[in-house]
Amino acid sequence: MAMLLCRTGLGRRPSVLIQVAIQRTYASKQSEKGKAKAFVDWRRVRAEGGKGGDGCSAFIREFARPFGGPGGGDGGNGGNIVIEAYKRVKSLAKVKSIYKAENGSPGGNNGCHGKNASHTVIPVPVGTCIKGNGDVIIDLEKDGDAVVVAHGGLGGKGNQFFLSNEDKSPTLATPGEPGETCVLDLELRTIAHAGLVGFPNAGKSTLLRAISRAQPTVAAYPFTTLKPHVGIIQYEDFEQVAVADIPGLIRGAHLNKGLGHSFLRHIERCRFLLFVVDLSVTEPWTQLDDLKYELEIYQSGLSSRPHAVVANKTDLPGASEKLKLLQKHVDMPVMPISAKEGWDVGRVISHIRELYDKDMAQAANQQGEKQNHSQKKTVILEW
Ligand SMILES: Nc1nc2c(ncn2[C@@H]2O[C@H](COP(=O)(O)OP(=O)(O)O)[C@@H](O)[C@H]2O)c(=O)[nH]1
Ligand SMILES: [Mg+2]
Repeated sequence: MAMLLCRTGLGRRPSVLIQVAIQRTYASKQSEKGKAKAFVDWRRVRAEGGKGGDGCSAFIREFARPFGGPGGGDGGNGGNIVIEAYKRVKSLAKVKSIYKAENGSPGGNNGCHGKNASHTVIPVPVGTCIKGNGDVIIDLEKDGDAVVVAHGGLGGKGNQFFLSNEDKSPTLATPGEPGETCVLDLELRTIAHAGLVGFPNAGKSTLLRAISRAQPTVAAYPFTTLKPHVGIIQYEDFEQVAVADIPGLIRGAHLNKGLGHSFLRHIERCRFLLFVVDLSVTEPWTQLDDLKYELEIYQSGLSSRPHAVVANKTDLPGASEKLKLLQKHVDMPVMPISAKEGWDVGRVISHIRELYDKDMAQAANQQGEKQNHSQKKTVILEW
């Protein structure tokens, strides 16, 4: 900016043109800020424990102590890498790809030991599954569960350590050990309570925009949304329910067509599903059958997860006749909505709450005993 002012020679006050430029930059920054951020549910992390500090080789030389003996202190231990589950963390978006813990400080003369390095903690959401070489190592199920994934190296010994009757002036000091290194996959067990499942263009992203503050891209061509987006519905009693827009499901997805298995994997990680059917196609009920078929082939039992059916685009001409036919073909209630116009979207919100309450009650029954004896677990891995 300063360069621009100098070149135009306008002194302190920017001209109208420059002011417009300033406003444009500001506007573009704002729109950048408002851009939708995709939900991150998988990360590969390389964790390196800190190196131990080197031991010191030194001799004490003080007033009236000309031969004070060995005085090299030990090095401090390197820091560990710890993965800890926090309730407040919602996704793996802030997890970096490489973590390197601090190194221990080296020992000093006059018997000074080096400082132990502090540990590096990677905060992850509750329900994160840690895998190494494809095998599950541990599930962090509760708030505060932690696991040490890479130990820091031990500090080296100073020459003071080697003092013995046989050797009164040892010069040997050992270097600090290197820390452990590992590559881990972090994966979220559950990405959302409710998953919006439907073929491309059914209106999933539009519906998610209508019921939450999430901003997935909406357009009239398939594969507009390439990553799952999660929106939160906040109810009057402050209960929050997460809803995921899961894109990329097409006929043949179980054969890894389209965006394939990686997207079916997302569906697997929702507690209950909302099938979004497009009323603008000729036979909307075939969509529902195909969706269920794809899910069932991918993983048996997935299609029978608690679910509801939403018929979208009721604002289009001829939608009411198709809706009647759809209701005849489907043996469960269908919620007709227009996500674009916001018609009957409130019904979807209350139905999601019903499904959520049922799911919570069921989960509490199943895990009642387990939760009574729940304790924070801290695990140290052996590599
Ligand atoms: N007429 C109408 N169009 C809709 C409705 N919902 C979505 N659309 C349109 O359908 C197209 C695909 O929507 P989108 O939300 O991107 O579908 P997605 O691929 O399932 O996420 C967009 O052009 C939307 O404007 C609706 O209720 N009525
Ligand atoms: Mg979409």
